[in-house]
Amino acid sequence: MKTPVHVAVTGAAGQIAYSLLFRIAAGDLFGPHQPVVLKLLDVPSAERVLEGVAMELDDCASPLLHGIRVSSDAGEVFDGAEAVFMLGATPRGPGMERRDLLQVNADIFSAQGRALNEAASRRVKILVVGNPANTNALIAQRNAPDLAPECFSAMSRLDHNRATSLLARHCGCNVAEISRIAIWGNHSPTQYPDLHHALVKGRPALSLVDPAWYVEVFIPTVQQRGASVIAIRGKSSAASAANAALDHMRSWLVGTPKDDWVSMTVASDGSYGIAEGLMFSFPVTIENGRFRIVQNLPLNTFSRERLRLTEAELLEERAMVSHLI
Ligand code: NAX
Repeated sequence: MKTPVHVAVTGAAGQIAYSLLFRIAAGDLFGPHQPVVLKLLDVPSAERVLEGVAMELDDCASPLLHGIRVSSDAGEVFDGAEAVFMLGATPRGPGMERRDLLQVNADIFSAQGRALNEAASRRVKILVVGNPANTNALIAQRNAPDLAPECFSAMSRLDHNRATSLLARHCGCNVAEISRIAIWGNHSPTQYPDLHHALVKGRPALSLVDPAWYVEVFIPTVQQRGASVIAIRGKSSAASAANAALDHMRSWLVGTPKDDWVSMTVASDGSYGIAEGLMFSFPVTIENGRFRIVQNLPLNTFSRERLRLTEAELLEERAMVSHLI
């Protein structure tokens, strides 16, 4: 029997976690032969809910689930963790400004970054989902100086999946026939869903769709998809977010297919002129557990302007939390 992988999940009493944990326990992340230990973190007031989630995980009788720990102590939960899903964040409350939201989450992610620095495995893979995800990931990373910066990432895979699905529906094909979609920038309405390199059945996507549809429908639909789900479902995306989190981690573990890439928020190395260190969504290829930002994609004026816009927003967010990084 293989040694279990320790997976830590923060915000484990929340709705994304409720769609994520059972799939990890069922083998959807590491496959049907790899046991896991699930370590669940939430705030002390959510302790009873966490206990209930643990009871339900027990009741699945999954042969892959070799242990469950629940705690409100980050150090305990991150101890030896090899994969970490950071879902826990404070939502925007009534009357809360964006600056206040950034601040309150900055405090959470700096403390949890320090706890990861102390306790996590040195080869840990960390995915930040809790919003504002890019800047939260930056703060956690900067507070974990003993971990390689490449241990940290944030999620733009849901945006990538939304874009893929929308293009496939529009072109009347299967999502498996779409490749090279790119999401650039922030996980916010300034993100840039880019079809200039995308292929549909091997043909350039932009030769198959009306340019007006691309600019006036496709881009805003992807940018606003989260808000549309809230407006219609009454709650933010949860199952699709959990699914994207699994897709993100699985790609990181097993790699990307030849001739394709995925969108992933990682520290900028200056590629495409994006400020170094900023956590920015790029198209990346992955091999042997290491991601590389796809290089030398031609960007026209339209694309360059979109990249600047979303970079400016991230620079502004970074400036608001500069005392913590
Ligand atoms: P919920 O409000 O259902 O759950 C969040 C959980 O985090 C709660 O149980 C809360 O008690 C816990 N929490 C708060 N502070 C914590 C702390 N300091 N330590 C540990 N746990 C803490 O939200 P849910 O719908 O599960 O969404 C989680 C986060 O994902 C939110 O920030 C949300 O905005 C974000 N999203 C990010 C997406 C992305 O693509 N990056 C898409 C989906 C989602 O909107």
